[in-house]
Amino acid sequence: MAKKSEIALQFDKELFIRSVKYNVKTLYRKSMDEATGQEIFQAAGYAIKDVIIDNWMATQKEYEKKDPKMVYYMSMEFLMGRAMGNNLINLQAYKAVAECLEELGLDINVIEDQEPDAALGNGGLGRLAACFLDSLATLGYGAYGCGIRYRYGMFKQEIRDGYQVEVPDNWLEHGNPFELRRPEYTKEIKFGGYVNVYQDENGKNVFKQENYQSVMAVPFDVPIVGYGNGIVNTLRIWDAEPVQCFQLDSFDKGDYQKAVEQENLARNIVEVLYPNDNHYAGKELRLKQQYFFISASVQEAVAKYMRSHDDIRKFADKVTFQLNDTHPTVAVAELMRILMDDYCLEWDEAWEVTTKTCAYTNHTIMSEALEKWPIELFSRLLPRVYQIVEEINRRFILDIEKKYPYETGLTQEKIRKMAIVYDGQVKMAHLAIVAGYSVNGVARLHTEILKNQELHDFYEMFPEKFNNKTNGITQRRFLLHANPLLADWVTERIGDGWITDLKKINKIKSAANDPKAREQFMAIKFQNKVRLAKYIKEHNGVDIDPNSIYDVQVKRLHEYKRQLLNILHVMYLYNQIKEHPEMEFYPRTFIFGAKAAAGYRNAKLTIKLINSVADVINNDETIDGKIKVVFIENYRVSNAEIIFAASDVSEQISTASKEASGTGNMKFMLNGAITLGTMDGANVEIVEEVGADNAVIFGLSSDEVINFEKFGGYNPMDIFNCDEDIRKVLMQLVNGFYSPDDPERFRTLYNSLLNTESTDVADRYFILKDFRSYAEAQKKIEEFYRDSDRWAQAAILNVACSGKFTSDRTIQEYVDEIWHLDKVKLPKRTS
Ligand code: 26W
Repeated sequence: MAKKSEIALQFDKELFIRSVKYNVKTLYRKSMDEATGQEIFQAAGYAIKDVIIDNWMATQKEYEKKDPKMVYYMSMEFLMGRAMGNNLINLQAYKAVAECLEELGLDINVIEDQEPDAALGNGGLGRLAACFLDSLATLGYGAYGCGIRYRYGMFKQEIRDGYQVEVPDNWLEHGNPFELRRPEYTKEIKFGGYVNVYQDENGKNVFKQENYQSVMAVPFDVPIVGYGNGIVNTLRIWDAEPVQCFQLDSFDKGDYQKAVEQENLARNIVEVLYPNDNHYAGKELRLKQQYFFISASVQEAVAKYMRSHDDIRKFADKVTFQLNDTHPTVAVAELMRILMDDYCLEWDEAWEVTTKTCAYTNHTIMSEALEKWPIELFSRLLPRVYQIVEEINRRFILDIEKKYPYETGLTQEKIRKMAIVYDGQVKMAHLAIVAGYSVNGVARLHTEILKNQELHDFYEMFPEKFNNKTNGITQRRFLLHANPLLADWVTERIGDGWITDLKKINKIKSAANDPKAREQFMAIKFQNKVRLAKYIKEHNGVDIDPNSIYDVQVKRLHEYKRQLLNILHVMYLYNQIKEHPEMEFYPRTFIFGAKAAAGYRNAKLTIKLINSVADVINNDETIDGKIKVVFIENYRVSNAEIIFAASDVSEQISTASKEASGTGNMKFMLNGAITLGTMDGANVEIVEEVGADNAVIFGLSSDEVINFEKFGGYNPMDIFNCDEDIRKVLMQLVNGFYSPDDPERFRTLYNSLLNTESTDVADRYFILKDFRSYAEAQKKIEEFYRDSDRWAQAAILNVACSGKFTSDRTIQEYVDEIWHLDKVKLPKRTS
């Protein structure tokens, strides 16, 4: 890796300042003092891209020369957040640029705040993809991120009268200085029509899609800067354009109609990110989006390979496709199609290449997330691809029959459970598993559940494909950029090796037993809490006390994540304080941040409940500010960075077995928050690393949950009847305590917990079952925090033990065990 000084040499402060001024002039015809903050951000963005471009070109040249094996990370979502600060961090030019801007009378934080988040993702899966790109570039691996350039990303959340309102996120409004349009790589994508079979001169069948509609896919490239190594990889996101300009003079009626339709297709296809997280909605446009970016990406991957190789049969020696959940799984059939129809490979040859190229990551066991496309839709939209899927299915069923011959009596059941096309549906997970050479879960527990429960039949058939890759996060964004005070403190004590090798952060362990270090650590935490208090005052108008315990749950809103458990517990605590005003109580601030899918009723109602509880409690002067509740509007990557740095308690309270991994849990840990969680997802490994004494664990185990589920749940009425405190809280949901204007408002939440008439299973997520255990755990947290030395020690140990959870480790495991990429090192540049 290049030394800090070499990179610093490459960054010329004077040139940068000149470049910013020049950009302001040529982009806006303005002088610096006339330019708005947004204009200066744009000007600085272009100046930074100038610095990146040379490295980008050098990297791509080196890839051409060395011809390393590359990964194409195929993902519907890349939740990048802001680019400017991150690029500067990775260029090791952050401080230099801050100084340049200061010379210009500008504050880098203010300029950074001008940048909209690139929110091309919902939550964990999209952010994981972004962290992976950072790690791939930093480790020196050739990689492309392949995705969609949505015109509107994740909606902006406004809270009006306590309710979530979705506002379109027009992130490209002012232009994006960090992207590059690459029309020379445009691809045609075909939808609909029918397949005609012809025979060529050798009597071989030739399949031709005819009478289709098409859209042009035009890529935009976004640079992904590696940390301090000069490597710049590419995130390639596809935009849609109509095939040819709409011709009004077309007097053939059929053409006219088709032209209008094609124009509309191009306009619609990349319009908006589906804001569903863990919920499959079966929308036609979503399947179009999937095929659109996959066909374009696979076509380009093959074309690129063929530009410098001659044998497509060896494609997998140089290329691997990682499918980020099932969303990109149509890649399997698209690759088969290209190999057979465009490169004339036989089925077996094409299958050999495809099954050596594609690998699949599963990110959820929630059954409602499984993608199953109706055959009618799938075959109408993708007639040729569907033929191939059918053939894959036909051959797979033969394999099932071979493995489970009819005399075993198992054949029919196995076919029913495992077929790719069954019951009028195309099951994308089955396709990904059958055609992939690797199937991985995202935390140890999750992978075990896949092997033993959800995908057990497949595990029995293909045990060698299954493996675990516990998720990770990039410390460069989530510590170095997000928490400069703590980052500097760590670096002062142990050097800066942790930035590219997070295991090294273990060396600050000794600080846990050093009273002075503990004091410094807590002072930093306090400053970060003040920073967050300021943000909350500005954005929510609520005063919070940085001396209180910041207890934080930020993540997508979902019933399985149990924000409802958290807020019910707040209601319970409030009742306790009201009933026993003399009770000792350490002041607490409960902070929530979450977007709910637009059509998810219970999730949206939970947001309203949190805000209603906040209204009552925050305005009750009799409790002396002992509890404050804050719902942070529009939780996203950029404000997450401020939130993690300021947190004391990390709420990771999903129903055991439901959260595949979680990655927020790791970001909190890295910033010295203590996990209050269930034994779910990666929490299990977090506790293993930091030790059970430095986390607070509660609730049913995943085995217990799975067991209850086998027998149709449990009876929450028993708890309701026997536990007075819980009953009181539940009654407050329906007696108007938090909704005097409409006592029935929260009835559906009440019913979801108790009423088997209105839901199939009462308390499906074991909220009441885990309530007491959670309340006990919260009590432990309070006692723990009172012992401030012990708390500081535990917080520091969390930072020290977070080494495993870097995405650098995760990526190295993918490389070693799945992708087998070649590392690339750039030669020293002289200019
Ligand atoms: C088809 C609709 C849909 C949309 C998104 C289904 C499923 C998803 C994602 C798989 C949801 C998701 O983001 N899953 C999260 O992935 C993270 C990264 O691996 C994990 O840390 C989280 O536990 C998991 O919920």
